[in-house]
Amino acid sequence: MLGDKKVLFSGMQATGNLTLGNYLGALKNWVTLSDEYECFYSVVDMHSITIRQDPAVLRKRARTLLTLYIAAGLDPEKNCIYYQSHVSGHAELAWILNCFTYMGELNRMTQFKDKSVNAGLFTYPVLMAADILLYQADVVPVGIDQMQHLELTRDIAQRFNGIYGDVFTVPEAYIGKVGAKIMSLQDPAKKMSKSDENPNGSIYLMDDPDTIMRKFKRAVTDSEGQILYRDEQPGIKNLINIYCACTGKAPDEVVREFDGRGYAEFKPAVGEAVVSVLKPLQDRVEELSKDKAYIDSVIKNNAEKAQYFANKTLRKVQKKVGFPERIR
Ligand code: ATP
Ligand code: LTN
Repeated sequence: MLGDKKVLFSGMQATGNLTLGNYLGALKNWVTLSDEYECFYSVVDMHSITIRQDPAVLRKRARTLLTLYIAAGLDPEKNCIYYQSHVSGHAELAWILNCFTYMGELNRMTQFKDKSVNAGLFTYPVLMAADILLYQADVVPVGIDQMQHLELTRDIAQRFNGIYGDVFTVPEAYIGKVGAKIMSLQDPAKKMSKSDENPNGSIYLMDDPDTIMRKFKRAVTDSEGQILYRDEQPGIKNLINIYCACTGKAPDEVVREFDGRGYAEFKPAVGEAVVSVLKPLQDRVEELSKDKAYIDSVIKNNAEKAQYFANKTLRKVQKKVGFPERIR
């Protein structure tokens, strides 16, 4: 708890171009939850370098992502929006937690996929645990793909508490009802991903309206011809999910709305719903990006705020594990 509010932590990597999946699965929920919780939203740039990055590109993307958090509706006066690399406690706590995590646990994680693995990528879930535990977060809104990392975070926290007493809050995942897993428009069996090599499978948050409409018109569906919300029609089910997440409607409402109408009508309707969500977001990013001094002040003030809370937990943990006290 911070004051009378529970604490929320979440983060996104500044790697690749953000997709509609990132927005509907994560960012949109962040905004909904931001009034109820004391929130920390990080641009997790330290996670990004587990895969080789061009320094100039990473710096630019990190700033765009931070701007996007604000553009999406997160007020930086009320929410702590900051770069992970500006708060040294993340790395310091990650080191300590590495010593409380088993190789076997990390071997079971899927973050490597088919990538050639450096030690940073291998211990990536421990850095994520450190992010969350550092702020004593009660809740962590993420897409379903991050569930196993959340489970590991809870295991590490419970293990540590079991040895040293109640040091960490054990966090809960928050998975949104709609948008938890947005699938590729070209292959509804795969999640929409910013690392997909086929750009037609993903809607990027910065895609212009024509591109968005074109991608939806080309979306892979089936030959059933009916708009029904069921697993046998994964392409249509995904489009219904996207439509619901963008309009606030429920799936059965959408099925009724499009009863007797074909895919040729439904696909552009989904495209339009997406454009009406993304266009204002894009305009706001552009507008905010022009105000360099404002964004700089957000970066500075929030890093200081995050550092303050991070240090409180870190000092407690350092003491528990037996590091010598600082002499003032
Ligand atoms: P990649 O697509 O390259 O695997 P990523 O988009 O999963 O990367 P992040 O940027 O760290 O990686 O993800 C940020 C958030 O977006 C996470 O909470 C994740 O669960 C969510 N997310 C990502 N893709 C989707 C998707 N297709 N549907 C719903 N949520 C998603
Ligand atoms: N691993 C996450 C990004 C991430 C995160 C976090 C999410 C890093 N640290 C802490 C929630 C809380 C991802 O790749 N989606």
